[in-house]
Amino acid sequence: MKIFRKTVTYLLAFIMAFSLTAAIVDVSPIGVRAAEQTYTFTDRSGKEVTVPVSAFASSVISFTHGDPWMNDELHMDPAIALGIPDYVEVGSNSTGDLCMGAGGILILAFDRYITDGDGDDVYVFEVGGYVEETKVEVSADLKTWYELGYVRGNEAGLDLNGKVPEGTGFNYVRLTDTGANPNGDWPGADIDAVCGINTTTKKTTTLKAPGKTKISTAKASGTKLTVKCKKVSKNCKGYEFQISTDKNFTSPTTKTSSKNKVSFKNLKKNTTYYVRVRAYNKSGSTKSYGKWSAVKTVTIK
Ligand SMILES: [Ca+2]
Ligand SMILES: [Ca+2]
Repeated sequence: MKIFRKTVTYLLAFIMAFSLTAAIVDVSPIGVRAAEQTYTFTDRSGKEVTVPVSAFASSVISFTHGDPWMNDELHMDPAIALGIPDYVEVGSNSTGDLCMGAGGILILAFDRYITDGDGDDVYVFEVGGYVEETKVEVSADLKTWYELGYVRGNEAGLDLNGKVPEGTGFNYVRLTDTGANPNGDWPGADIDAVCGINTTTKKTTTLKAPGKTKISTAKASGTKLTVKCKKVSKNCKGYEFQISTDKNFTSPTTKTSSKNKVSFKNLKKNTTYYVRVRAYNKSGSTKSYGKWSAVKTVTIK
């Protein structure tokens, strides 16, 4: 349903202003590598956003139109929702927007991975002065879906923060019309385009590193050395402890533990050991380390 088709002048003015500001395509200056084309738009809260053109949906995984739908062939092909926004008003109709139908479901694939960056991370270009309620979810495998929330009213951007596992990138977006607006000539949401605002070309994104820890105790008992460090509460999956007879830790003995305490056994007598520890974060096989603690020395007698 496109509200603007009713002859409400102020809504029309708003839509025209929106579609004008949303149509600036420019080419970034040529750098050492081939420059990537970017697309700049003003979001519905008035903020200017620039994304790579490749941050827009690149292919359709599936589309199930809602019921009721319509039979206007200008709005039936789900590929209409791919690429940069291209919505154009044509008389009392338009081109460039897909009609979802009440309860329609659209799954789109992206060449880039959508990640949690500053502010909103996904943006849905729905046409019309009133954004109809559409549920937005992301997935990395088309099996597990994470709900980001709903686009409605002036809220067309959605934030991954707190809704997905940290450090994960997503290359699929699923839009589901809630069926809240089943009436009119074009029932349900009208989707022009979808893009990631914060994206990366790599599947594994940067894991947040934990903070610096410090050695709370480093005690020798015979030839055994027990080291305990201060716990790090955020972004921490474990600790890496190192001891070395060389202050530069050139060939250290390393122990890793999910706990903040380890023991090194059978150490050399009459020797001074340097001790340090750092916290780490982990996702899959990727690790991200915090800074090394200050070094302590312990002499085995
Ligand atoms: Ca975010
Ligand atoms: Ca379009």
